[in-house]
Amino acid sequence: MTDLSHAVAGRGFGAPLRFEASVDDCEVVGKIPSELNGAFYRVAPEWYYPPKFGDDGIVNADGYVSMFRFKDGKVDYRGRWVRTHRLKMQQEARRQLYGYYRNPYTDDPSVRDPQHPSLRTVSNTSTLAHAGRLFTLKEDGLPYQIDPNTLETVGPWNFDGAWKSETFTAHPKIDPLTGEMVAFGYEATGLASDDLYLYRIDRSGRVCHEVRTKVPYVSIIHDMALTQSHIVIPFGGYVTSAERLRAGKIHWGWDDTKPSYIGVIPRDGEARDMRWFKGPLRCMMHTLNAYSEGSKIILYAAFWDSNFFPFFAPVDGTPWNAAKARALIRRITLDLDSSDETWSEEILWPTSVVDLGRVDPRVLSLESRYIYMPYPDPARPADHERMRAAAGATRAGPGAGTNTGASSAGTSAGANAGPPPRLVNCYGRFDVATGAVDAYFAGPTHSLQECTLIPRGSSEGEGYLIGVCSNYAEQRSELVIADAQRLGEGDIARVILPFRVSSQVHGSWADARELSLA
Ligand code: V55
Ligand code: FE
Repeated sequence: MTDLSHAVAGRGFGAPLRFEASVDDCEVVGKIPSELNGAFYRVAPEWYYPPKFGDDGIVNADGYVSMFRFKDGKVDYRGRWVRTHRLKMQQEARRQLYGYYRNPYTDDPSVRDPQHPSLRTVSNTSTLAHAGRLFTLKEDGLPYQIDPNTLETVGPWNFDGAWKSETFTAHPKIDPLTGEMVAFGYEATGLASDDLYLYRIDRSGRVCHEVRTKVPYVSIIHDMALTQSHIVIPFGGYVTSAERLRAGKIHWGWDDTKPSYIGVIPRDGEARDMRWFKGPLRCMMHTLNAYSEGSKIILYAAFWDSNFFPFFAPVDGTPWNAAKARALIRRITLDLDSSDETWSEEILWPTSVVDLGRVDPRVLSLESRYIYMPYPDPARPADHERMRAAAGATRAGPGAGTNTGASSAGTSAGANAGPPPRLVNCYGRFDVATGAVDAYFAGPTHSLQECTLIPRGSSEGEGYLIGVCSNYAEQRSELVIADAQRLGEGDIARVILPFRVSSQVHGSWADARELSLA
């Protein structure tokens, strides 16, 4: 039988990593700022057992949480599996039991349970610190609480029973002024359900407001945005149905004929206040920030022109179009006073970016100036020879070099193969006030994952920009730390891990006080 696992599990740099790890006092090049006392948490998909289906998506792999703990100028690394219900069932059976991404009908009969799809969550998408607790998140289930010191899994968390949706977004937003968290769950009452539940959770972690509403059609609602007065819910393009799932297909297909929607509701609103703006087809995955200005909402987001995920195939049978998997930083304006049902959109830079970016968390929901984004700059030097030599030494088989430009983003299938043809070699600070871009370059054999800003001082943009990169020549992973106001000067320190770590989806920084770190 043909081994198809490479198609999703990867070879070379993306080959599965079956171990947990603790490395104290990591090797460091440069100098770690001694003022940093806290932890950078990140989570990645990682197959504990190879996938059941070779054409499944990497987004269906088990959650693996890791941290870089900063203290007194030293860094300790730790990596652990998220011990979900699903991982425990597999470990007991000592084999893969679960089928396609978010399709329980494809599971082994011993665990098949379409009435309780949230039991299948792998919790592999993002990390969240709120009200003194740390969680890993995935949009198809509840948060899993994680011990912030040991990374041991505590278990699923439903906010003392007050969270009624079966699902919880991987991208809740925290108001920097009040500490309030706003979050939602879609497919809230079961597989392919059109229920959308929205919640406000106060700074102590208690649910204080609930709205139960419906979506125009059932689609991935991956992220949201928050202003001081409104909640913003963008989605579009992906489709599913009970029939599709019963037919044994992967949860999502892509439908070019569907419109995009951006839902807007006041933070203290009720279901009847939800207004859905309708616009041209986009693949609206991640937002950067939003704010209210009079009756207008300004939304910054690097949306994709079309379907980003190769494994969520078009429903019309056409092949996935790599050229359209292109993300550009956009400014979207929604006018609440107008009777218009659509929005206006402006592309701010022609630069093709990877949508795993950030703003300073202190300006979330407020007017903001700087956007931090990873992007590939083909004009920078790249040492293909050294990368090829290193890959050839470890690579076994057909996964090599078959990935596409978009795939280096870290969440797509190809991100798990050998060195990408186009390295995500830069972090940019994009200034929406002047248009200027200040760029950090990671090196000629390096590809960067998501960037995170560690705020310092008192003004927007003061602090450190950090992120993990893959060093394809040395076949290891490195954490880079740069002065966020001097990206062009390169990093001030690099943490060198003695092995590869899987490509993160999302991560976040927490100060030691926030999580009572030991
Ligand atoms: C995304 C990632 C997911 C997922 C759905 O980046 C959407 C988008 C890592 O898992 O399940
Ligand atoms: Fe995401």
